Amino acid sequence: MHFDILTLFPEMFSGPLTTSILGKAQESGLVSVDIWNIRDYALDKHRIVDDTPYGGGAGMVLKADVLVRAIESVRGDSKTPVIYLSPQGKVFDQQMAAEIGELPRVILLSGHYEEIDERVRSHWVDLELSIGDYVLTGGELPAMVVVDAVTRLLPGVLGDERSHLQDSFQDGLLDHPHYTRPASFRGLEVPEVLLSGHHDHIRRFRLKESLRRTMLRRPDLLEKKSLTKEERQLLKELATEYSAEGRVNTNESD
Ligand code: 9WO
Repeated sequence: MHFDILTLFPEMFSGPLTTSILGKAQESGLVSVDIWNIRDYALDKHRIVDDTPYGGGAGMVLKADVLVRAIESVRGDSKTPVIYLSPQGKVFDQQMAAEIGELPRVILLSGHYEEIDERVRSHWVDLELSIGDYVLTGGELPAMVVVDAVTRLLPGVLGDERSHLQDSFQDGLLDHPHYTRPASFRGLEVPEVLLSGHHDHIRRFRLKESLRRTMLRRPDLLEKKSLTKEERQLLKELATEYSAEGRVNTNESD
């Protein structure tokens, strides 16, 4: 998989993409990233990339000719899709990460501070993505978020091939709680079942705790998910726990 990133601040990308899992994924050739400076596609002597908005108002607008020169030069004659990172985009989620991971190559366009000329958005951008409902100073951090979320799903990137299959969201549920030694810490005990070595009891406990967290914190995810018979049974048990007569022995506060 290859990412091309168009940005006015290439130096922002040096840390995250070369560290840890993403650095290793690049070293082993599972993913490659090229960073392109949008300013290199400004041809005037002051290398101007932006201008004031028609109609007036605050801020500046990235110029269409500079952006299109950058996009077309990087894309060549390939049909590589262009993804623009903006708060107006469709909200990025785990399923979109998996879908982008099926593509051989994408171009990520990051604006900084300024908006882009609308004609670039309508005629050269294939997909507009938001990583959440907040405004940042630019699309650079969101572009890195997309690269990270997509890359870790690529085969061979995570050491343990199974580990992303057990992620939060991979099966539409939040993750279960985790514990490590010691079994007793300041009087706080690790749940007995996790020490039992009984793999099916452990699996069922974790599934129930995933359902509990999802029910309490993200009921919207439960509504979207199709439930197995076992999941429906566990949710029934949880419903009893949280009903008036069962309101004892729960970890979660609400
Ligand atoms: C800048 C500005 C200046 C004066 C008046 C109004 C203004 N609005 C903006 C603005 O929203 N700038 C954005 C900065 C333009 C697109 C790139 N930027 C950006 C992307 N901020 N936050 C994101 C982003 C992208 C994906 N997911 C979440 C946030």
